[in-house]
Amino acid sequence: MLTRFDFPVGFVFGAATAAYQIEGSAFGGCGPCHWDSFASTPGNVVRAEDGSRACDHYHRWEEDLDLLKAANLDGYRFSTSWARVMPDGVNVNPEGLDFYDRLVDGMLARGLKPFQTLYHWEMPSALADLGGWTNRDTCHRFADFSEAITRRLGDRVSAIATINEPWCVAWLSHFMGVHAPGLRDIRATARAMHHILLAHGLALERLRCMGQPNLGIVLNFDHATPATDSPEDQAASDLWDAIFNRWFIEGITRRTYPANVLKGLGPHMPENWQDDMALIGQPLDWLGVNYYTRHLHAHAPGTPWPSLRDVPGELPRTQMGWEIYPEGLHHFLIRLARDHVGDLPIYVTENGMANADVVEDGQVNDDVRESFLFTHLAATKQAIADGANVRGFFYWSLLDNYEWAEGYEKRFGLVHVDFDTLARTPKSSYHALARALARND
Ligand code: IFM
Repeated sequence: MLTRFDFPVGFVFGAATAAYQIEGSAFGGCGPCHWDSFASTPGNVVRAEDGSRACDHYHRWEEDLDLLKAANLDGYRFSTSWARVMPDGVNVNPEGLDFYDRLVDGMLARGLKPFQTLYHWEMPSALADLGGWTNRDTCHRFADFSEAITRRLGDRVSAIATINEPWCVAWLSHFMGVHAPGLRDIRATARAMHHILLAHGLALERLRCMGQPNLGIVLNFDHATPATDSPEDQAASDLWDAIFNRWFIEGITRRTYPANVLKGLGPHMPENWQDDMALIGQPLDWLGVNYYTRHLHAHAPGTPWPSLRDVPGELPRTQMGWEIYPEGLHHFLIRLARDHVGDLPIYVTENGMANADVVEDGQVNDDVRESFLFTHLAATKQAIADGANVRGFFYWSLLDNYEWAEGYEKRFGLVHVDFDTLARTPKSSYHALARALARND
C-alpha cells in the first residue's frame, strides 16, 4: 500500500469540494444562480434537487475542516461562489466575503493549504439573464469578481484556479444540455468555448496586476479510445479528443484551437476571436488536471457534425456508469508535460468515484473506493517517475454532495453524508487514506 513517503517531499495530498455542491445557497445572502433555475425546470435534475441546503457546509464548515485535518491531508481545494460574493453579479455581499474569510482562516489554523477555485459553476442569475457565457461582457464581470474576492483572500491562499472544467461549462452545458443553462445550440457552444477561456485570460491579467502569485486553471480530461481500429472510428475518437482534451490546453499553450473542431464551430465563433488568443495564452504558474474515466467513440454516419457516437466499453464501472481506467491518468500527466506544459507544476485537482455507499452499524465499507484511490495514486507516482512534474493530488470529494444533474444520488465522498440528518460518517476509504498519510512525527 502506498504512503505519503512514496511521493516527493512537499507533495500536497488534499481533498476537493465546490461551493454550490456543499454550502447551501439559501444561507448568508447568496444570490440565485443558473443552477437554481435549471434544477427547478422539470426533467433536468434527478428529483429536481438543488443546492439550497446541500451539506449545510455554510454552518458546519468547522466540522468539515476538522475532518480534513484528521485525515492527515495537507490541502483543501474549495471554491468561492460568484453568486455568494456578488448576488446580482456586480455588487459585493459583505456576508459572503466574511464567510470565505472565516473559512480560509480556519484552514490555516489547521495547517491546511487553501487551494481556491474562482468559478465552479455558480453563474449569478442576473448575468445568466444577459446570456451568461454566450455574452462577451460576462468575461469582464468575472474579472471584477476575481479581483473583489482576491482583495479579501489573496494574502492567505496558496493557489488560485480561475475556472473549473471549461469543457463542462461550455460543451456539456451548451451543446449537450446536461448542465445549466441546459442549451443544445452550436452557436451558443462556440461562444461559450471561447468566452470561458477569455474570462480565464482577463482574470489572470487582473490578478497578475495585483501581484497575486500561483495562478492556474483546472481542466478536465477524458481518455479517448476508438471503438474499432477503422480509420473512421479513429477519426471520431480524435475529434472527441480534440473537443474534450485539446481545445482548452491548446488555446492556452499554443494560442490556437484544433482545426478539426474549428471545422464545426468555426462559423459560429465570436467575431475576431483570434485577437483574444494572446490574452488567453498568458503563462500559467500551474495546471490542474481532473481525471475520471475514458470513453469509446465510433463514427456515426448520416448525423450532423461532430458525427460520433458513444460505444460502451467493458471495464468495471462506478455508480456514475464511468469505466475505471487509471492508465488514463498516467497517460494525461505524461502527455500534458510532454506536449504542453513541460516542467510546469501539475496538480491532480480531482479524481474519485461515486459508489452507492450505505451506513451499517455506524460504518461505511467502501473497499472499492479505496482500491480506486490507490490505483490512481499509483498511476500518479508512475507519471512522476516518468518525468511529469506532479506536485499534488486532491481526491474528489471530501463529502458526498450535490452531484449536479444527478442530484444527491451519486456519492463521491470520503465521508458519507446523511441528507436527512446531515450527519457525517467517515468511510473506510477515509480511514485508509488517513493511515497512508500519517506522518512519522
Ligand atoms: O462533482 C463534479 C465536480 O463538480 C466537477 N468535476 C467532476 C465531479 C464529479 O462529476
